[in-house]
Amino acid sequence: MGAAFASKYLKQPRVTLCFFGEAAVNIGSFHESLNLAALWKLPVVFICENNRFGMGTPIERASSLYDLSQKACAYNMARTWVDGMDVLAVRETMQEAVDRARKENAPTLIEARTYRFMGHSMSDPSHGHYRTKAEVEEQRRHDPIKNLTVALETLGIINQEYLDELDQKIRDAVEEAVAFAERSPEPEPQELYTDIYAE
Ligand SMILES: Cc1ncc(C[n+]2csc(CCOP(=O)(O)OP(=O)(O)O)c2C)c(N)n1
Repeated sequence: MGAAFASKYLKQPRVTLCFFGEAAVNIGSFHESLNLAALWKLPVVFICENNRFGMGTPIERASSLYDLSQKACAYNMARTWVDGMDVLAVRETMQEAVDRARKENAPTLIEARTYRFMGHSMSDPSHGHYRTKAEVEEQRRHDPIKNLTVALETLGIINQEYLDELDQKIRDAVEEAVAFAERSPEPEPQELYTDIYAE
């Protein structure tokens, strides 16, 4: 909210994108943020990545409401939900929300319905505890990266050679980033305060 308020105050044409899991929508700061964003007409898009589990807890055990986009109604805010596994649908939905933020200074809540193929963290196996292997495998069929790749290949926009090159380029970029981090000096403790308080 601070970043969105700053861009409005400074009259910068920026939009703040705020990403969070579905487990965050039942805590107080979510509601306080939506209220202020709507009241102050801030250029912000809230994107709730609803992957159905907050760590190992299914949404049905944690929320009285399953259509999470409805949370926006309490704040008189534009809302929508989108198939988070469909890259082009997400792009279109985001474009509408960003336009609304830029043109009307009005916030939007988007619920992107998706799935988590891996566990929440390294200590959480991808299946076995709170969901079955069959469920995870079924969901993998909707992998948005794979499906977009296949669609682009079918349309003749990309081919395997391009994909291999892209893969290599990304691997190189990640390896260079790791090497850069490892050869860089430790930041000064004073850096903890940079951009945190006004100077
Ligand atoms: C402010 C705060 N409260 C509680 C936690 C403890 N916590 C860690 S992960 C988690 C659930 C996260 O669920 P979700 O955001 O849906 O993400 P996912 O499990 O899908 O990765 C909680 C409550 C935390 N990290 N920070």
